[in-house]
Amino acid sequence: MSGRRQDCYIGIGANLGNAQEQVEQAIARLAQLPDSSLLAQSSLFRTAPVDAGGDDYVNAVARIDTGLSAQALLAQLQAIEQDFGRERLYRNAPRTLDLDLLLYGREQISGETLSVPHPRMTERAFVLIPLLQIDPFIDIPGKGAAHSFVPGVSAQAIRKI
Ligand code: A4P
Ligand code: MG
Repeated sequence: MSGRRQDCYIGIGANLGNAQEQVEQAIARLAQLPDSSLLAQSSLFRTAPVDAGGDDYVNAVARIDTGLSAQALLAQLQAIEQDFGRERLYRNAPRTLDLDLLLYGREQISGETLSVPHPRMTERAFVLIPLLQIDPFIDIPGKGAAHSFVPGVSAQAIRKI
């Protein structure tokens, strides 16, 4: 069955190993997702860990167009994480690669394995700043204009690589 195509945003983060290279390779993998195309990618940013320990992160956001369902897309993202040797040691543990589904079109999904929009995205400079670089006027369904949340994260260190 082919559903309607969706415009999606994916948050990418890494803080173990060669984080910058892993983020770049992850974006290349997103470009190869089935029934999908990569529409845009943000710059890479170096960011201080938020609610987490370990080294600084490298973060970016990618925009894709996809015919995959939200669940199928999540499964693809998790398969890519596994290929990068992701180990889930504990919540917010340092990671070789984290791929979060931030936005799936304008859908609001609240399930056991998937919440979209990503519930913590408005509290995080490492998501908001790259997202706004791709689309300065983007709206987060159920929450409001992404730029309106920037003042709330101004204390979080982030710089373009
Ligand atoms: N899940 C539910 N909704 C989603 C979604 N929209 N996208 C479920 C992806 N996954 C979603 O995720 C745990 C479970 O969330 C998955 O099994 C999936 O079914 P995970 O990736 O295994 O674990 P995690 O990464 O430890 O949790 P999560 O929720 O991704 O953590 P956060 O809140 O995203 O925080 N600081 C900086 N500077 N940069 C970062 O990238 N990342 C985190 C992770 C913390 N601090 C950071 C960064
Ligand atoms: Mg995650």
